[in-house]
Amino acid sequence: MYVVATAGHVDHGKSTLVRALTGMEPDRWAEERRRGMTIDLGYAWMTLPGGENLAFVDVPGHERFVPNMLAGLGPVPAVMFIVAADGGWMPQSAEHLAAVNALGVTHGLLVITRSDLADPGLATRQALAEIARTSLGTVEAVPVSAVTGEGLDDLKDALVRLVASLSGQPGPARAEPGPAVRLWIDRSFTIRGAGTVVTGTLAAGTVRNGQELLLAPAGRPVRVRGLEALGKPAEAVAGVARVALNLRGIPVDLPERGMALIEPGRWTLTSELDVRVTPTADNPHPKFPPDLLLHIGSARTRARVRVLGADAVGGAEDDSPAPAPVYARLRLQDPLPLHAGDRVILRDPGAAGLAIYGARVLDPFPPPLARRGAGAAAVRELSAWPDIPRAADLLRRHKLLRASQLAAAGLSDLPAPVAGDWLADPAHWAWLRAELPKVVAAFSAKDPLAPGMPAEAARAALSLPGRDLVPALAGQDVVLDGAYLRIFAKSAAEQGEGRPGLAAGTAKPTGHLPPRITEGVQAVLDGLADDPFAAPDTERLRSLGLDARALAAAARVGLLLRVADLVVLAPGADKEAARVLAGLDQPFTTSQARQALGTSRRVAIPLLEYLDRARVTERLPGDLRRLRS
Ligand SMILES: Nc1nc2c(ncn2[C@@H]2O[C@H](COP(=O)(O)OP(=O)(O)OP(=O)(O)O)[C@@H](O)[C@H]2O)c(=O)[nH]1
Ligand SMILES: [Mg+2]
Repeated sequence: MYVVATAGHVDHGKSTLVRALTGMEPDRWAEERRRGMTIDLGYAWMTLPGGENLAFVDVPGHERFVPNMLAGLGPVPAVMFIVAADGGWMPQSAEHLAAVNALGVTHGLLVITRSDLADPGLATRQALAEIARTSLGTVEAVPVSAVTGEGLDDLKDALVRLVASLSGQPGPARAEPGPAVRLWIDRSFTIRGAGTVVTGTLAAGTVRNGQELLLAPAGRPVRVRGLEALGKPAEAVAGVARVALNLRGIPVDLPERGMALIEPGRWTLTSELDVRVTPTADNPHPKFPPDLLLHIGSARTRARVRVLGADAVGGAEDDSPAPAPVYARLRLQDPLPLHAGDRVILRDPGAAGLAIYGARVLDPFPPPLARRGAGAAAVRELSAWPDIPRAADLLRRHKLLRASQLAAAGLSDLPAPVAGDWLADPAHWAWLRAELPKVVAAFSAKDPLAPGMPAEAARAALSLPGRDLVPALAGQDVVLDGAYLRIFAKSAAEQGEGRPGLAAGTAKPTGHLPPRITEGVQAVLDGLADDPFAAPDTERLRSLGLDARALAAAARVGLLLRVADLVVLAPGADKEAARVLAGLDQPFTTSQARQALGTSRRVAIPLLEYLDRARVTERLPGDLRRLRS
């Protein structure tokens, strides 16, 4: 199926032509038929000579109904532009063409209607010249009369060529995992016995019977319990298509034009975004009022506009030959489901002349503009982005994002995660890796007896958005031990000073203990030199100025072996104990072990328990142990 929207000035014969082509009545309302004027969107379809189905969305031409026109044109990829031979180029011809251009529609054709009433030559030349300056470029022109039928066959042939050119169109470069469904609702009604039905132009993706979708912006889940395309039931319909969906789980008065049915997790529902506005040749230096209307698909909402870096742009700009893009932060009255790269229309209904601008959504979740000069910095950043931003662009700006956030912004070219589903800008990640050891070292210098820097403190110091990023950053220079980060020295030699208990070339945690601690520890070690299991008692430790915290710090850097809070031995005492215990008959009792080690129960019991934990000894029933082989 193909979908084409009409466009053109009021009374130029759009609906009459659609009626003549399809045999269907696009003006659905009695009021429309009474007044001979289209008010709301009309829908009709035909089968082309080649067998293809072509659906029309017929729009109103009257200037009062421009919002309806935009809702019809918004999601449609091609346009049948209509100008009456006896009317010529008119204000809404220009306004509709500006909308077509702002939407970036590239496929279309020109139909000169009412050709039985006037020579189509002049209107054709005028219209082709106007159209040539827009995204449509060069189009075919077909003169017709819906009254005499003259030219209708030529028009059908031209439509066949138009849809052929549409099918050759490369889709958006977002193959994986297939385009996401976003159906902009343009009608909602009830059918007796069926419940709520909504219709819309499906621009991309596939809607299936039974599929669960979310109604945006409410975020309410709904299930498709039946779908139709061109009046026929279908199991699945792929865009571009006109579809009608019967919905389960939703009151009839809830869906409205401008809401959308979206695939969960694949759209960013946002009310703040950064856009690039491309001025037109007619209006190269637009002055934006603080409030504009934003249109996308069938939706329309108020947008507060903050032109970014406005203060940085001088008046010299006015002489520049090519219209320069304008970057703006928009705050929407109602949130919309958006992707980076989406096209939107910005419109100033109060402007004296034509004020319709095409814009691209660059960042659907922009960072706050807190600092002075943040706007100018944002312009510098965004001006390097392509119209369809890549994951790398968003990452450069945001530094760290979850894969799910980027997927919801419509991006699929994601780099490998750095941790969990976190993705990082490579330069920022390298900076973090270099920064973490500095942060941890600074923390340890301030509090040498601390068991290390709490991971949460490091997360905060580096402004990391997730705690699970800390372990991913730790590595060669910094080790994460439980909830603490510690500097990990490469070797004692690289430390530049010899330390007891550190063998050169082996990696050991280290730190810089205050001299009073190292002195106390040295006294303990001196005492243990003659009698390796005669651990100093609490009294002695206190006199040396060593409390549990100091002993823990000394043990962490390998100066002591700590078998209980206040029971310390020299490093290597565990191996010496194992050697002594190996000389006993196996298994042995605690008392036998204590005697062999020549120490007290105060030391022997925690030492044996330490050896149990280290799996040097094995605990047996009845206060017995044996050495593990
Ligand atoms: N003679 C002649 N009259 C035509 C032709 N096409 C349309 N008309 C007449 O022009 C008038 C307007 O036609 P519509 O089809 O309602 O025009 P429209 O563009 O749909 O108007 P809006 O939807 O209100 O913008 C009607 O009276 C039609 O009968 C034509 O080819 N020849
Ligand atoms: Mg009409």
